[in-house]
Amino acid sequence: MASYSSSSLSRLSTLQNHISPLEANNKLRSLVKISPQVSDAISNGRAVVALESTIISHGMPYPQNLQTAKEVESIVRENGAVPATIAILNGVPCIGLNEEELERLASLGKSVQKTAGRDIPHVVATRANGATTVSATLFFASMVGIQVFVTGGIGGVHRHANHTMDISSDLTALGRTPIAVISAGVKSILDIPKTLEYLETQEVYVAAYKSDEFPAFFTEKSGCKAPSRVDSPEDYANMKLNRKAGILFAVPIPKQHSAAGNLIESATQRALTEAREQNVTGNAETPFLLARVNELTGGTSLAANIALVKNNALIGSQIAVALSQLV
Ligand code: PSU
Ligand code: MN
Repeated sequence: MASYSSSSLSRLSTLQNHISPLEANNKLRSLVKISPQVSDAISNGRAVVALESTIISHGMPYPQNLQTAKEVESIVRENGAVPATIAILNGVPCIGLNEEELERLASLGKSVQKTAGRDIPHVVATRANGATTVSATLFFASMVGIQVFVTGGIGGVHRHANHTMDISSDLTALGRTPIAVISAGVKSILDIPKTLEYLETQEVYVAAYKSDEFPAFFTEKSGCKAPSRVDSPEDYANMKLNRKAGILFAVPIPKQHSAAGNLIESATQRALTEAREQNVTGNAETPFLLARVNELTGGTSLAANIALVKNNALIGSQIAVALSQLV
C-alpha cells in the first residue's frame, strides 16, 4: 500500500486532484529536468532516441545493467543520435541521465520503484526514485517531443489474461502516443497472438524489420505473421509519424544470438509454472520471470538480451537520423 506524508500528499494532489488534467500536466512538465545535450538536440531538430530505465533496474542484474546502459548510449551516439535515458530521481523526472545518475539507478536495482504510467504521480509526489517502463517513458518522451524510443521488449497481454486481466499499460500507452518504439517483439512469457490483437485494437501500427514474421524477443520467429514488413530505416522514416497512435517496429534478434532460443523457451515454461505456484502476479510478474529465466539458463538469456538491445539501438538510431532528415 502506498502511504504519504502530508507534504507529499499535497504534492500529489497538486499533480492529480484539485486542478484540471491540463494544469496537472503543465505542473508535471515544470518539474521535468532535461539534460543540456538532449535539450540542445531537441531544439535543433537533431535525432534523439529515448531509452527506458526499468530494463536497467529490473530487467538486468548489476553490473551488467550499467555496462549495457552505457554501451547502448554509445551505440546511439556513434550512429548520429543523442540518447535520452528517462528515469525519475528523487521525484524529478529526468530526460537524459549523466554518468553519476546512470550509475545510481543501476546500482539501486530493484529497490527503485518500477514506474508505469499510472505510478508517475505517486513516485513524483513521494520524491522517490522511479525506473520508467515503456508506458511511463512514452509519456515523458512525448512531453518533450522525442519521436523514437528504443527498448528490448515491451509488455503485452499476459498468458491467462482471460482470467487475470493482466494486460500491460505499454499497449494502451502506445495506442495514444505517436512515437516509434523499436523492440525485438515481445517475449514468449506473454501471449503473443493476443498481444498483436490488442495492438490492433489500440490502432498501433506494427511492422517487422526485414521479416514477414513478428519476432519473439529471444527468437526470430513467433509463429505469428507480422501485420506488415519494412526493409530499411529510411522506408520506415518515410511513413512519418503523423498519426495519433504509436508504431511498434519489431527487429528480430540477430541470428548468431538466437541459437539458444529453445533452451530459453523451456526455462520460460518452468518460470511461468513457478510464478503461478508462488502466486507472483501484477507488476511483479515480468521482473520475476526475467530474473528466473536468466538463472535457469545460466546467463544465456541475459547475453542474448544484451545483444538484441544493442542491435535495436543501432536500428533505432538510424531511424531517428532518417526521421530528422525528413523535411
Ligand atoms: N520485457 C522485457 N524486459 C523488460 C520489460 C519487459 O523483456 O525490462 C519491462 C519494460 O520496462 C516494460 C515492462 O515496459 O517490463 C512491462 O511490465 P508489465 O508487464 O508489468 O507491464
Ligand atoms: Mn501487468
